[in-house]
Amino acid sequence: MNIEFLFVPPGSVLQHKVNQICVDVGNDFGVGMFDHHQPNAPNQCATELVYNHPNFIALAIDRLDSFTVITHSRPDLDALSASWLVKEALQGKEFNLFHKELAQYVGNIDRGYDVLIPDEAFSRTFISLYEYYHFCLNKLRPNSDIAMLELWHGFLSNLLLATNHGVDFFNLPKSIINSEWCEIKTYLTEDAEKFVNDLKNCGLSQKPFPAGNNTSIETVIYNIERPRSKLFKSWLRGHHRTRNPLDREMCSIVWLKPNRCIISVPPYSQVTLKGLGQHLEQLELAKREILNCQRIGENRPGFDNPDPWYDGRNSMHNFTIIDSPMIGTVLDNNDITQAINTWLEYC
Ligand SMILES: [Mn+2]
Repeated sequence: MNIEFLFVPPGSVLQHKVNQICVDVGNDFGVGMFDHHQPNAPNQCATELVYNHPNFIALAIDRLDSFTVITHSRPDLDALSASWLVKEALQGKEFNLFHKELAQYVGNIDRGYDVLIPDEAFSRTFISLYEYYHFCLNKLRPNSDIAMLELWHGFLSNLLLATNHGVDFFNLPKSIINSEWCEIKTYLTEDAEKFVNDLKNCGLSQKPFPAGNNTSIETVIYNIERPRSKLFKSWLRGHHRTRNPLDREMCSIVWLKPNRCIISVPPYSQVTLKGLGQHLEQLELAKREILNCQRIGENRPGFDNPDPWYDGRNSMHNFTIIDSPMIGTVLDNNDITQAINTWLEYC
């Protein structure tokens, strides 16, 4: 059997074709289509969609020798794991507990339930699939999409063989990653050290954030430009959880590049960013009009602009994450701070 893997830019809109399966991209969910980024998508990651709907694979194929699986370039944990599940199904394997736990694990990571405790990294004797993914990504830099995919698929197949059924993806068996164990430990320890330095460069403030029903909760805002630790968000959430009273929530403003900004609150927190994304989009529009550099092209499905701020409307995100336009924002850190103040006054 021949399975060809193709990579297209994230967000690509694709049409269903016979003998072709799209995962984590394509803008549709149904026969042969397993994306969850479109408006009204189910509240599941692509890996969960594949696990829960193998019939949408069966219905998409009409021969037994040659298939195309399409996912997005620079594939993430979800894209890699979902495409592996598709490969398993195309090879005629029935999903078992391993596939089920993999789907649940990736779903939890996609929803943002990834918390690392920095102090534990130095003495850690465990590793999760998420950390292993970042380790591989780091190792393959400059990475090629197909090399990452082959590495990941091989790893999951070996893990399935080694464990046969259930495996705790938050605590992988050392035996499976033995040859790389020391390297991974070093990688994590160094990343935790980078995080400790990142934390020194973090701007801190505190505001009451909306928590529904006209209530608000004191929220620590962490603001950082270009953190050096790869697992910054997960370290930060672990740091906040261990250093603050349980009822004090957190929000992070992370500038990955000078014009790329992600604002998020953990999915398990009670506060919401609802309305902030739309407010930022209005400010983006206004500032771009003054600068005369409008975003052009067809509107992103479900939005009023070709390349808008993403406001977290997807039911999986439920307004816990806001992301700048793909080409970057013209707003700066001061604009964002002011926007948050204005949004807090009126929400
Ligand atoms: Mn995904």
